Amino acid sequence: MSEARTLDALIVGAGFAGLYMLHKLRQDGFTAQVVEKGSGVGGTWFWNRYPGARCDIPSIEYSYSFDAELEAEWRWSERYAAQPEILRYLEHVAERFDLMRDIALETLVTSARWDEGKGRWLVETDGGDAFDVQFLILATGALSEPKQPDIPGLENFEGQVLHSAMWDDGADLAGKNVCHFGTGSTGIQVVGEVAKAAKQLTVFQRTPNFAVPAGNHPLPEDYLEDLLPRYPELRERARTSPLGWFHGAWEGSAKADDAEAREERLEKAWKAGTTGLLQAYEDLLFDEESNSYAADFARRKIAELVDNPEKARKLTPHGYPIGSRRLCTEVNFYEAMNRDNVALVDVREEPVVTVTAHSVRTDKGEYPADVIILATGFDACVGAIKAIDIRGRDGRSIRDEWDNGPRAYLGLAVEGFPNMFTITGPGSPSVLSNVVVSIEQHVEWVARCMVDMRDAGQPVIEATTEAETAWMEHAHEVAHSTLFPRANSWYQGQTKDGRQVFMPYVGGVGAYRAKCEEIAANGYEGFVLRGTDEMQQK
Ligand code: NA7
Repeated sequence: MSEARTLDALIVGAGFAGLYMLHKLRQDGFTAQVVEKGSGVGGTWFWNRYPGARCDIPSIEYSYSFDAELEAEWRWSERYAAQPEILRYLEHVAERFDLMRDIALETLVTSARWDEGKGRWLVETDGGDAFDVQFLILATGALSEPKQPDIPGLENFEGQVLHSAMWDDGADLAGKNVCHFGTGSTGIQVVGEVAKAAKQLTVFQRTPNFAVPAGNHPLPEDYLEDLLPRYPELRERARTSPLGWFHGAWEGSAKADDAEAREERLEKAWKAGTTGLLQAYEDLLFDEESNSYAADFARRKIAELVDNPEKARKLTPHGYPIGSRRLCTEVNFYEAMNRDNVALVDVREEPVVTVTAHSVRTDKGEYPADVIILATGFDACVGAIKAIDIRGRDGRSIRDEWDNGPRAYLGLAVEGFPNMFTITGPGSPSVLSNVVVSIEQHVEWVARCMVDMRDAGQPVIEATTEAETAWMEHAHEVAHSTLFPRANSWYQGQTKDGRQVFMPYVGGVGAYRAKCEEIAANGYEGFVLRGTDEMQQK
């Protein structure tokens, strides 16, 4: 292990969060280093390079707002940018703000240990580097640690296995028999593209999801001329809105309209893409009856879009409110389902018995496979942080602590882990919002906190148990005033004893921001600010 480099902060991850965090800390006069596992910057947009990978929030909204010149100069080519374009944008940001000189690529943070006497973290990497830092900032992403799926016999397979988040750029699926698992936001994008290349594609679905058409289209050359004067106001609207979008829900309840008016409004919302359907009425995510109108509408759409009635039946979600699982966006998923070379297996009706060397065998048949694709999701919100051996005060391990239930104060700080910030941690609204809007807020709040600590001469901050517990209870209460917890989804974290913890904060980006501001203005209510032991001994 080399001698530890002394810095103010170590930032883990070079995605949207890590890049802006580095830039902001430099602006505020801190020394910082980013450590990134990938061979390039981009985070989610570096790793998720599967065919069809595309953002499902319009790019003019899913982009940084912190720099007016960047905003004025960057041109998006489509309403929903595809992965290569978003990656180019993030690479451009890294270059534009001269970030690369403080980013170590292909380096994995393996451990971090809090030294209570010094009030500092000792962070180590797989390359033998060590960092002695006052702050540890985990910008590791909420959906970045792939989950190993439970598919019997997968280890027998002799063909290529591709995970959506670890795609092999050289993979050639033309003329191949492909078996695909997973029909979440990712799987729905993959299937739409792979269906065109594969000889035969068999999709193994466990839970059908609702999907709305993206309504993607090229942006006209001069779109920015019209947008720029309104950008500041729209960005501000996003910051104070429930979901971090330019537009909030349309007023009124679905129950108040008659069937004809409701159909008309839902149809209009359906055509607006991802940011549409769930915004058609303001009570869709709160009221079961209202929700059922939108869900029935979406079910009728599936019946219209999918020609084969048996496939349509399997693809139709039941048993949970629409929107309580992430609403997916589709470009050509239902179209793919109409192709003769695409088969759909519902693994609840037809369980997988085993994967063999060259096939997937169910209790009803055998499906040939040259390639298996896994779009089977992530260990959401906590996985990437638990992957690091983090020891806080008194040697407490984050893995053990979160095995008893993911918890964090404001989603930003964890009791027992002083001077550690979790960008987009559990209890933050990030994954239920336009995540870039949440990230900017988190980054700015953390930087302001560090500046205030420096000004106050108090180098250590830690959330109190009471504040953290109260926040998680509040988050739980707010979640349970909505329909979100009615579904089994990756929003729910699991404790060792099987208890479910709803992880994202559902109270809205705007309300959350106001709360964070209030806490900072009140001298970081719910945190203890203090000197180090060494300072006290002097
Ligand atoms: P998701 O949304 O967690 O989807 C994973 C999918 O994989 C989901 O349909 C799972 O079914 C399915 N899955 C997992 N294991 C299996 C097995 N063994 N057999 C069949 N199907 C399986 O992850 P995504 O990557 O699609 O999206 C994550 C987020 O990234 C997304 O919401 C956006 O915010 C961006 P299940 O539903 O668990 O029954």
